[in-house]
Amino acid sequence: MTTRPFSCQESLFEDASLQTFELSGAELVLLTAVWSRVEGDRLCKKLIGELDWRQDKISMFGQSHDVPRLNAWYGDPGRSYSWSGIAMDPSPWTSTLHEVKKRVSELADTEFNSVLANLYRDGNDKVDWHADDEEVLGVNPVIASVSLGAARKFRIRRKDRSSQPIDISLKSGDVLIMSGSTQRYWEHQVPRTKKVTEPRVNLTFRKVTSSA
Ligand SMILES: O=C(O)CCC(=O)C(=O)O
Repeated sequence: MTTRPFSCQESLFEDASLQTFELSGAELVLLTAVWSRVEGDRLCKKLIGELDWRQDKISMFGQSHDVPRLNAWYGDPGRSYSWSGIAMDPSPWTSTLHEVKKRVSELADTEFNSVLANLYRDGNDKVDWHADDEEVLGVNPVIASVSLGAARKFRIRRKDRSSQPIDISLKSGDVLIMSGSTQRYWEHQVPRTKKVTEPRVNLTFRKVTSSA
């Protein structure tokens, strides 16, 4: 990758390493071990106990199904969010989430105002192909995704399928920053796997520009 959509402040993380991906139409930076594995696992447990997790349902072919993971939405007042017909009003920031947001906002040099939390209870939970391209996120959104707990495969592919999907292993304490036109041209998923039996918490920090 030759250009940077944000000024990632490398001095803010000493033990972490930075990896960029050369993808046409996508801007992807992986910061590994922003939190140590131990800290990441501790945060994972804390957030599982602390957040107001909900089981959403999605309607497909006239039938209602449980979304295959639990979710929670936290943010500044009024920053509501909707996806696939599911509307979420923000709960106020907890001190733990606020701390994580502060660190991630500094790294990505972006003032995030909300976070979608995903709880993958084990490898059976997943998120299907999608892009974070809702109108309320604005054009070319910067999204910072924090992984805590079990390592999971994050798969990304071009929407027009002009190249092979790419797999990135996201481990506890890693931060993946997506920006530029990533959400316009690419989509991502976290596939189901029998190999993972432990939970994973993912926090995707976003900047909602207007209410849904
Ligand atoms: O769990 C992840 O790493 C990805 C989550 C995700 O795609 C989303 O929240 O939109």
